[in-house]
Amino acid sequence: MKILIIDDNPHHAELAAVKLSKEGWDVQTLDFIEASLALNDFDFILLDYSMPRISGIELLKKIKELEIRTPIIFLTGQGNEMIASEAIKLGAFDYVVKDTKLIYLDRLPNVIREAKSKHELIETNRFLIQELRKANDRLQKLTLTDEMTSLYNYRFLKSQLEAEIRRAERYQKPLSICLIDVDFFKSINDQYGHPIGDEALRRVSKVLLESVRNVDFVGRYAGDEFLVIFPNTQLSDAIRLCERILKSIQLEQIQADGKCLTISLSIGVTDYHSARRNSVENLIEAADRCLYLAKEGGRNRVEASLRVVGSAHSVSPPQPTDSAQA
Ligand code: GH3
Ligand code: MG
Repeated sequence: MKILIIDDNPHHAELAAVKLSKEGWDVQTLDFIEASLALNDFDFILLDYSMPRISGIELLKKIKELEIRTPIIFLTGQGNEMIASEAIKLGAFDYVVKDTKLIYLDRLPNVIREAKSKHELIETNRFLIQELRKANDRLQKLTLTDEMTSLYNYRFLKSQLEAEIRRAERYQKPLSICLIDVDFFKSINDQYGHPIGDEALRRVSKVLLESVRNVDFVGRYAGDEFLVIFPNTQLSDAIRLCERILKSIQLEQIQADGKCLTISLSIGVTDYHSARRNSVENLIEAADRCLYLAKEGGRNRVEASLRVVGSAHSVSPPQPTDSAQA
């Protein structure tokens, strides 16, 4: 164990050093802190209160400002308990009252041993609390996100949408949402296998995240269905954004069996005012009706509440092209 004694009285410092060295500890004495001294390298610092150039309290403040983690045991004279309590408030780990007959020296090794066990316990607790926080964060992430795509999951989307509906209502702000479904996704799975299907879902997630603003919420609603919440967004703006998503997804090329596969999406968009009902279920139902129309209308298109938008070209199940031609 490495101990630093800071005491302007060389006699006292030396006596304490001799006492503690007998315990097999590595002890260094100083009458002032040298700026270059690596205080964190010590396991304990014994700091004397009464020093002529700077009081122990001032020195303690300076050490704490430097964010030194080494525990400090404050040495005060008899009758200076008020100062000792101030030192504890300022972050000293413990204090020892020096008596004129220097009997405290006999107690010092035990005081340090006890302080060491206490300090180790505190450090272990600190470490455990940090680990617990990290585990909680991971757990929270797991309960709010979809493992495969890392997007928000249904549970999060539902509670966020509830909150956004309340906000839209209260502040009279627009609110739009869209439901997105991959076209002929079953045949991607059937023809190329689930891993390629999974890759397709991750590509959709990537495109969605790249296309929306960071105030929007993108989540995996179910299987190959995604939900995006656009807070404070008019239906017309949400439609434009969805059309951009349709274009972007077509640029994604997925390698499968030496072929290059592209995918398309159908999107149903609605907004809080079109749904005219203030519930999550009604809003999602309205978006789902639009999504159904998009599928019925030939897929690869956007359909919105109250009007039909988007290019009206039909698509057939994904046809791969040779990678070489892509
Ligand atoms: P449509 O154009 O009408 O949407 O046809 P579709 O083939 O895409 O039909 P649907 O949307 O009903 O297909 C969903 C499929 O998604 C069914 C299910 O096997 C598959 N699926 C659901 N979750 C996953 C997943 O995590 N990974 C993979 N690879 N497939 C999934
Ligand atoms: Mg689908």
